[in-house]
Amino acid sequence: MDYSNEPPHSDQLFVQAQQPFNAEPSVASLVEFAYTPEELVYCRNHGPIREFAEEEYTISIKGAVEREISVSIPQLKSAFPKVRVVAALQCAGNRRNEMGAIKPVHGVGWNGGVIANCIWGGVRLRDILIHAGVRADSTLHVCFASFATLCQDDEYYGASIPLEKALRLDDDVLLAFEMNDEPLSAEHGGPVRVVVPGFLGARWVKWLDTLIISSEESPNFYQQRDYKILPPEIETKDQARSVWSKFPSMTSLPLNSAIGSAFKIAPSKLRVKGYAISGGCGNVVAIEVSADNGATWYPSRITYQEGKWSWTLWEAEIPISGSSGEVCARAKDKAGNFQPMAGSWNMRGVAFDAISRIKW
Ligand SMILES: Nc1nc2c(c(=O)[nH]1)N[C@H]1C(S)=C(S)[C@@H](COP(=O)(O)O)O[C@H]1N2
Ligand SMILES: [Mo]
Repeated sequence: MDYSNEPPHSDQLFVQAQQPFNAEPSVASLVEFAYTPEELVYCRNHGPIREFAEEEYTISIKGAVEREISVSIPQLKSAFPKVRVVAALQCAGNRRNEMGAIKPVHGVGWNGGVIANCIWGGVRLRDILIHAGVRADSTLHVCFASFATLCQDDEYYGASIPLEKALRLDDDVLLAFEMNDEPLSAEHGGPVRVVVPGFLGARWVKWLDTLIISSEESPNFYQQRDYKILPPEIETKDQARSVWSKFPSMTSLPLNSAIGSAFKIAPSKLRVKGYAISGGCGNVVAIEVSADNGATWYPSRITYQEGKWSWTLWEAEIPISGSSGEVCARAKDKAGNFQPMAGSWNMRGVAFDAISRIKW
């Protein structure tokens, strides 16, 4: 693989690996901002980061469309209305280290920092697909590909989503060229990346160059093999190989939360801050905090929430006794579900959703 580009340097991210560049901020720093500033947006790569000049970049649309077309970035910007959507990007491996404490897992040792709540600016994928003459057929998929670089497990990076989701106006699927009202940087997939609100980050293909409308999901490794929740009895990569095809590709992530900080503001009072996120669409309705391992739960204040796809920031002040201890938090969704007390284990360490805990 060609890693000739210098990996990005960061003071604010903990670098898990330089090549490919994988880095995350602390949860404590994340929860200080409603919109995650670029310096705190995690980087997750399965191959090298490439830089492209916008003028030389095109996206081709192929497969089950009336017209196979190729669109340049200036055309994309001038031909379709621009929209802004606030949405949380989250890696399926968020909180993997906590699952790894149950039993070792395969994957980058992420803490709770592989999440970012950003304003994404771009055009609606549906507008481009309609322009290319796609037919609204619920059996089809939109396959995204980036041939920008080789990846660790495949010749290119690919993912797909159901065409229905791409066409639904309310689902806000974008081809984004801005993040937080700035041009999208190379690290985060510039000139253009996919934004799939409510779906795991693995489907938000960076350096997007090809869209294929197909009767099959993307054949890419990262759609077909990786990013699947395998049953707990599958413990090794060899065992995984024989069952991959039997399990569905992940789409949305579970209801979740993480505590960023917990500190004493009075001898018997603790202030706790964190984020929460709902699985798929819709906001978290409440976050409860406990200092006695779930025997007593206290409500928290929601300090930020926006639209359908943002994360939720929250704060609580709760009574405590003694000089040290542990607090835990659980999010509740609009259907009344809470996060489970314990999370279940899977080989790749994805979708860990147990109540979050922190020592004080
Ligand atoms: N081309 C390409 N797109 C990609 C990836 C990648 O390795 N290559 N990683 C995916 C994964 S697993 C995640 S979680 C997000 C991370 O986006 P970020 O680096 O901007 O945070 O991008 C996704 N898109
Ligand atoms: Mo990811």
